[in-house]
Amino acid sequence: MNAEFILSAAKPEQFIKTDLPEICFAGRSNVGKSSMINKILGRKNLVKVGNTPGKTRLINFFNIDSKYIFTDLPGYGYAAVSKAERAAWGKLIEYYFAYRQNLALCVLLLDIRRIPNNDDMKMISAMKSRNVPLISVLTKADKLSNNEKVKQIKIISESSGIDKENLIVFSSVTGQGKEQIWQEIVKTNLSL
Ligand SMILES: Nc1nc2c(ncn2[C@@H]2O[C@H](COP(=O)(O)OP(=O)(O)OP(=O)(O)O)[C@@H](O)[C@H]2O)c(=O)[nH]1
Ligand SMILES: [Mg+2]
Repeated sequence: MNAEFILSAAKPEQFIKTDLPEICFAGRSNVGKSSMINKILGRKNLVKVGNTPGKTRLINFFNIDSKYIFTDLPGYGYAAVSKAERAAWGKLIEYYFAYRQNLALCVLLLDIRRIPNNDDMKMISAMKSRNVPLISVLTKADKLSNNEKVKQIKIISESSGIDKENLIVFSSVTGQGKEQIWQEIVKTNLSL
């Protein structure tokens, strides 16, 4: 599979023009978005993985085999960000969800060890209000035992209102969940 970085956009005018189905990856800062994109593409360093949270401040566009566009959205909820930066982030994301015509699938990442917070819930409703298919992926599953995983899936499902069956358990260390994510991505080529 050929995957290429296209550009980083700080403003809507910089968003690429394309008719390809677009898949966006969204979630809290440090939840594992960049790691997931690398893992499902089988690439080590296509996307920079941050030691410092909040590393991805721009919307990064990738061309996947000239079949899909992937976008790595900047993570939300990073505390050490100025008010002005947060406002700029909010505007960029708002614009992205409101006007991105070719958006075919949103992948929302949630840390399997944490209860979804207010920002996560806002993200879910922003995606739902656009009627774009949404899948929720629980990241860093390798950090929990099987028992703990079952417990967390239940807690996250109850607190977010997302059915357990619709939560994909994922790890960018083991690759667990990779095929399930691809199944959802492949469907988008049929729907646009
Ligand atoms: N054990 C484990 N660590 C992970 C996993 N996914 C990500 N990490 C680690 O979590 C940290 C953050 O990962 P990123 O992929 O940079 O997270 P991000 O969501 O892109 O972060 P921002 O760009 O800051 O929003 C890194 O140290 C990763 O190595 C996972 O599935 N398992
Ligand atoms: Mg990132």
